[in-house]
Amino acid sequence: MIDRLAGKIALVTGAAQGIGKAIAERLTADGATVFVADINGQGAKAAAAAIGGKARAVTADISDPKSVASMFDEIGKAGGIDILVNNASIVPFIAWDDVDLEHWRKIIDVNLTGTFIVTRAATDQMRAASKPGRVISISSNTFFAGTPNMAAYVAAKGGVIGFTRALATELGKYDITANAVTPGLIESDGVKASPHNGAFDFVGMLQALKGKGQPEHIADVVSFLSSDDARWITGQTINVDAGMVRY
Ligand code: NAD
Ligand code: 4PL
Repeated sequence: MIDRLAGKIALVTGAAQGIGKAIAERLTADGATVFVADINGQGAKAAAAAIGGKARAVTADISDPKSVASMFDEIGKAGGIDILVNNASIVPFIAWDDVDLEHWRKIIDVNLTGTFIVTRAATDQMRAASKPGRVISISSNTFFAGTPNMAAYVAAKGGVIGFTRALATELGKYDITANAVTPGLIESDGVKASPHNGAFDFVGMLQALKGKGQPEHIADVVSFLSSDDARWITGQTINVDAGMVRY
C-alpha cells in the first residue's frame, strides 16, 4: 500500500479545501506528485503548502479552456499527467422557485462542461505520451436521491456519470479507465459553511452506517481507483455514502 502511486503525476481540481484537499493529501501520501488546482489560487497555495511533499499549487478555472490549457502546459513540463481527479464543482443550496436559467447555465457550465474541458485536455496529454491513465470524477449520490434544493446540480452530476460511461468506452483502447464516485453528504469546508450543514441528522437517519461523512472517506476510495488494484474497473460508479441509497 505504501507508495502505491510512486512516479505518478496526478491532478486534483478544486483541491484548495474540502474533499479535493483530502484527495490531494492522500495521493501525495501514496507517492504521487500532485497538482493542487483551484480557481482560488491563494487557497491552492495554502493547501499545497499544508500537504507538503511533492504537492504543487496551480491556479485554474475548470470552465475556462485557456486557463486549463496553461495548467496542462505546466503539468506537461513536469512529465505529463497519469491520474485526473475531477473534483471541482459549485455546491449550491437553492430553492426550486429560485432556479432560473442563469443559475442552471452556471452550474452546468462549471460542474459538467468544466469536467469535460479538463478531461479532454488530460486524456489528450495521456494519449500523446502513450501513457495508460485514470480519470476519476466526483459525482454525488444526489443523482440517485433527487435531493432537494439543488436541481441543476443533480442534473449536472447525472451528466458526469453519463459522460464517465461514454468516456470508458472511447478510451479503453488506450488503457485509460474512467470511473465516478458518488459521495453522500460529507462534512467538507463548503458544506460546513452552507445550509447543507443542517442536513446531517436527516441524512444520518437514512444511512446504514452512522456518523458524519468525512472527506477522507472519499479520498480512500479515490486512492484505490487510482491504484493498480483497480486496473480492471472502468465505466463504473462507486457509491460512498454509508449506505444512504442502494442502487
Ligand atoms: P467545497 O465547496 O468545499 O470545495 C470545492 C472547491 O472547488 C473550492 O475550493 C472551490 O474554489 C473549487 N472550485 C469551484 N469552482 C471552481 C472552478 N470553476 N474551477 C476550479 N475550482 C473550482 O466542495 P466539497 O464539498 O469538498 O465538494 C467536492 C466535490 O465533491 C464536488 O464535486 C462536490 O459536488 C462533490 N460532493 C460533495 C458532497 C458533500 O456533501 N460535501 C457530496 C457529494 C458530492
Ligand atoms: C446527500 O452532493 O450528496 C447534501 C450537498 N446532501 O452536496 C451533495 C447529500 C449534499 C449530498 C450532497
